[in-house]
Amino acid sequence: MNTRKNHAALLPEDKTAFVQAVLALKNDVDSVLNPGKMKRYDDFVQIHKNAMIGPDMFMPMPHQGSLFFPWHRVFLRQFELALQSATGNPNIAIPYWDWELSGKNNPFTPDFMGGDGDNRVITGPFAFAGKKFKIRVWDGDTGNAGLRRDFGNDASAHLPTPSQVASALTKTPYSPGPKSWRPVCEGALHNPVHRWIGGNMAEVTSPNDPVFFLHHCYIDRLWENWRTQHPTSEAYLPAAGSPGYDLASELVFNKAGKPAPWTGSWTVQDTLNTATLGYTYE
Ligand SMILES: [Cu+2]
Repeated sequence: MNTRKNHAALLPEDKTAFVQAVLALKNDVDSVLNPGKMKRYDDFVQIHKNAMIGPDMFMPMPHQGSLFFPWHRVFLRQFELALQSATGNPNIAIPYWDWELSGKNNPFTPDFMGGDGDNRVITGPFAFAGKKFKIRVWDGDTGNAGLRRDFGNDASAHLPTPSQVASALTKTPYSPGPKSWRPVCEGALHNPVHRWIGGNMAEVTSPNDPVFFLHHCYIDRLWENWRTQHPTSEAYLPAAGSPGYDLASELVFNKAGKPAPWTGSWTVQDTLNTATLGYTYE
């Protein structure tokens, strides 16, 4: 069982191990989707892109709908398992970032996620000059080979405050309707963080930035928190009668006829218990 923690609670050696695992997946493990042309890390970027645009786009869409939480839960767990197999370390777990920037809560440090960008990120382990973090999947044509960030440049973006998070957690039911949990969490908490970080994070190829996984880890944890806070609400809706979207529906990670990124399959129901998937939150 893996335990996911706030990155601020990690020991320096745990941060280093996580960064080294990301770099191993980025440089040392061949791609399954496009072997010889990409690396395994890039497969996760490609899958997320295929979930939104392009000739390999698959349906149903795991954004702006109920599947948002279950689909990303499997996506993150597969990334976590890939980090473990890239390093032979079964204790690697994705840390989460709660969108705080003060003191040790700031993940954008030279020993961890690196800092803001100046066309390209210039500090930390993913800086372009370090030659260890080459971008290989773009939204459109071949783009910038360096990781890009642009903190706070989008005037419509912000990092949600603890009170905004607490307010979102009061929303029920899971769905539907604009004031229910899923749309509020995805639209009012999750989306503005992508835009606030900017650069690659503001695009459909957002997993290009490793902070994607820390951000979505917190989103995943919030779904757990919400479920615990509302024991009489269904953890997921629609429960039935909506093929592709209800509890019995199998989550999709590749277009029919295209290679699957990994073995195994999960229904929405299979994602409701994190321990069954092999992890818990501290
Ligand atoms: Cu996201």
